[in-house]
Amino acid sequence: MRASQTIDIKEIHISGAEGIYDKEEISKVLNLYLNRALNHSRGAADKIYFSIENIKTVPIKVKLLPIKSQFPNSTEEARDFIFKNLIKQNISKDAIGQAFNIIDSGKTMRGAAIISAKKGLRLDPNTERGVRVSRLGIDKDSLRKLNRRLSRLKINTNRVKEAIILASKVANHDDLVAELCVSDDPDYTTGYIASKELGYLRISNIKDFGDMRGGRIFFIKEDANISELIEYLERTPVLISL
Ligand code: WAQ
Ligand code: MG
Repeated sequence: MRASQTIDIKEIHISGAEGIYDKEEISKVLNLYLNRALNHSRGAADKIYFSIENIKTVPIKVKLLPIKSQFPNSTEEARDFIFKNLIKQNISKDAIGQAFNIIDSGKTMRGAAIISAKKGLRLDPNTERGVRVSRLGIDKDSLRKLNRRLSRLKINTNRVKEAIILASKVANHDDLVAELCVSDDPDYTTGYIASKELGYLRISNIKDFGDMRGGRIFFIKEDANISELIEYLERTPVLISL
């Protein structure tokens, strides 16, 4: 699903969602996504697209990242923490600076920006759209376990589940160094950094309440094959398991 609002002639991204489900679940999920699009803190959608496709290949199985949390008290502290931890993952200061420039620009995309981890070069082909990770889900048994795990942490929401599933698919690719995510919803101020080494590391106060800016950045190896990577992110079916 993707929902947008048109102001003058510019289409502004409101909300998006995707998943892998059994045929029997389609109408339930459509309803869920429709309600999300119609009642969104980013504003009223005036265009909503749905697309449904039968997945014919067997999804790859990928392990869920371990969940961790950090609670900085201010956005400055949060950014400090992010810089320190991403530098430890061999991402350059320039590349991290570039990532925050994209997020701070306020040009909200519906997908993620791809940046080379050393030189900080923007590598995704359509910089207005970014790369949208799709064809991802979780098997039923793992979902039950994840629900229990998140309930114990008092964070069992669709938003958290979808973010952990996405981060786990993304981190699984060998060309991915790390991900940085800041929600573009003005009422959600927890974000995360993620990688195989960092796990899914949630960070509070990643932005100020009321701020409409946000985005996702994928830091990748300099020698990555971009089209192969985008094919994996956008098209390869992945089911997460615990
Ligand atoms: N593929 C690539 N980029 C995406 C996707 C996707 N499927 N979905 C969203 N994005 C990008 C897009 O640029 C959005 O503007 C941005 O990410 C933020 O999306 O407490 O709510 O759905 O553990 O607003 C993370 C923390 C919340 C959850 C993330 O992101 C927690 C969130 P949002
Ligand atoms: Mg959003």
